[in-house]
Amino acid sequence: MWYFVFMTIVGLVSGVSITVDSFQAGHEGANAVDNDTTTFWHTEYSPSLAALPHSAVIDLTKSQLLNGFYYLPRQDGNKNGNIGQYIIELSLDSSTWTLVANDSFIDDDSPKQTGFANRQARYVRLTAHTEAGARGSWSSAAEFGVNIAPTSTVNGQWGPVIAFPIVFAAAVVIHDTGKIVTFASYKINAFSGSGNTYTATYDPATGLVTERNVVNTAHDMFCPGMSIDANGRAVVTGGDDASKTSIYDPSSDSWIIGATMQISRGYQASTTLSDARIFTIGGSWSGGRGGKNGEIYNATSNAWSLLSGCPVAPMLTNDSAGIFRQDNHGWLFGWKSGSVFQAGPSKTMNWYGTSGSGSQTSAGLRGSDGDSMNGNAVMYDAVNGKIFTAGGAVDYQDVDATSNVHLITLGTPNTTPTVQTLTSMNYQRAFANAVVLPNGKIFITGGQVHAVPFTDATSILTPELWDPATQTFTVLPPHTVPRNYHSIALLMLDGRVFTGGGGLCGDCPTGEANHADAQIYSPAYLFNSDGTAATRPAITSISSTTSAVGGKVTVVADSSISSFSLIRFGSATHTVDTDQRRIALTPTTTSGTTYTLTIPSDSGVALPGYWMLFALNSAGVPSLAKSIKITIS
Ligand SMILES: *[C@@H]1O[C@H](CO)[C@@H](O)[C@H](O)[C@H]1NC(C)=O
Ligand SMILES: *[C@@H]1O[C@H](CO)[C@@H](O)[C@H](O)[C@H]1NC(C)=O
Ligand SMILES: *[C@@H]1O[C@H](CO)[C@@H](O)[C@H](O)[C@H]1NC(C)=O
Ligand SMILES: *[C@@H]1O[C@H](CO)[C@@H](O)[C@H](O)[C@H]1NC(C)=O
Ligand SMILES: [Cu+2]
Repeated sequence: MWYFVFMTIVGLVSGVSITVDSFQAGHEGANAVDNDTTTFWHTEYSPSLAALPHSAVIDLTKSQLLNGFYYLPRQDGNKNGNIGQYIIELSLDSSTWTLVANDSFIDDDSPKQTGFANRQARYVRLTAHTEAGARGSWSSAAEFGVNIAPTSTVNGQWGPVIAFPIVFAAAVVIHDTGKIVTFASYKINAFSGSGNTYTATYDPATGLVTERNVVNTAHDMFCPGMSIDANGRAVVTGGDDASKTSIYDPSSDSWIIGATMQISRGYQASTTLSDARIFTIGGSWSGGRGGKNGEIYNATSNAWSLLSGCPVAPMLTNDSAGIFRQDNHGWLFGWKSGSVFQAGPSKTMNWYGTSGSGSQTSAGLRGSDGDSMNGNAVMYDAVNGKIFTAGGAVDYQDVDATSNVHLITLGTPNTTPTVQTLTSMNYQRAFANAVVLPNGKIFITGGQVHAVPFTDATSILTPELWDPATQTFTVLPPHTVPRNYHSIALLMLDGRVFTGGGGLCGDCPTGEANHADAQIYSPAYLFNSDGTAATRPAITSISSTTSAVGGKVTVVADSSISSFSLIRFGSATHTVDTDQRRIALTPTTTSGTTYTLTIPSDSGVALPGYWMLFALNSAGVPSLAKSIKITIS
């Protein structure tokens, strides 16, 4: 159990004790703090049945800085007593209690985590208000534990685990508000349905999560292609309902029905183009197998058209599962003159042209890299055409991932790019996520060594950070929950990274957990060396929040700024985020703390749509980002 490595599981061994309101003989409370997952606490059912609510108070023997609670349901295959709705309270003296969590656990036997803001406590009280399956008035637990908050911030710090009402497999970050809209499938924790999608929105301003079952587009959006269009709308295509398009419009906070695709798809990728259209290709996981050639969406006319000159064949991997997997999760990058660069996951790379009926040109091999399904590719320096690639595996599943890293430098469309093989990651990873930070470093998180969907075995809980200046990695503090298949990560407007989800396997067995939660990483740039919060520079005014490509934007800051960067709002599912990309900006003129920035003139570099504008001071501390809309003309 990986959890035990980083969760401090309190147990009798360390003198920790537990007091419960009720127990069945042989299933005393102590069984929940004995670090033995085969024994469990169970409230009394014979000779008399104890009524809900039930409570357990854990005494840690001394006050500690806590930020999470751990619950492992009974592991004997019986669900009776699985805790549903609960609250968690902390106390220094077992007399005055502070509520830190009020939520519910999903009715399965996977390990559960609840995070909360750092707080000193000696006593932890869990009160169970319901049984998760409403089978009876019992509570049970194989193990309880707490998470001791890390204190060092040298390499950044993880926040508490945030409970979600769904196991999300896709997410998009919304311009202006920075809200994160996540979505699962027709059920909150399982896929393969039709007609609706459970979504949940995290609002960083309040910390609240709001659930919404989207029914009006009649679209099970598991597992889709996704692109944020030129107006900041998330265009979600295919998946379980394989021909459909649903569009989330932040301006009205509503989902609207888009045109159906010409070809049904699931696990295709898509990318927004320099002319604001959206290109998609691949997707044999759903809607029939094979022939998933390119097509293109014009959001203005709401129409999909086939591109007969964009065959999928050149970009297939050689997956042993055949075409079902060979055309999945393309690494697509909208580039100059309406082109698309396909950097992977196949070992061969390609250019697709989208004018007229389309075109395809080989772009050679990604060095000696093999097929790298479920690896990552990030355009971290768009002005210079730099794409970082990492990890992935030759097959979709049941093989080891690589730790390979390559750097691709694009020139003009249809020319063969330069490829360099770089120092590998510290860990082999498939199903990881990679997020570019305002300073151009790339944060790689989650994934597993041996690629197997719906399992937490061989999880890598240790993220690493790639520095483009040194082309080397720094190992970062571990996160709490495994983030493998179906997990996501996105840059937030405040320069932190939101990670979460993983699973969506219904009532999956132990160790193949569903992760209905998220966790936010604060990079080292947000801290002073003594661990206190760094003072952030602020953008106090901006001449316009809309700019055409090639336009100038004047920014006033509250303090001296060393550099600026634009990062396009991201969308993530299945390791793919074709929306995120970064542009480093050097002010063209500076007067005091007033800076003039010039947006790149090529809309293949500065893709149309919404971008986060960060200002960084000489210590590398980023401001909160301002949303800027870049238009084609
Ligand atoms: C709990 O058990 C695991 C293995 O089952 C062991 O590695 C770990 O050290 C134990 N922890 C304590 C606190 O005894
Ligand atoms: C927990 O949340 C529920 C539902 O929102 C609410 O009814 C209940 O009062 C809350 N409990 C506490 C102790 O705040
Ligand atoms: C998209 O459709 C609109 C409306 O029909 C049209 O004016 C525009 O030229 C189209 N865009 C492209 C790039 O073809
Ligand atoms: C594809 O994989 C098979 C084994 O699954 C192998 O025999 C074949 O040579 C591979 N083809 C290419 C083009 O790599
Ligand atoms: Cu999937």
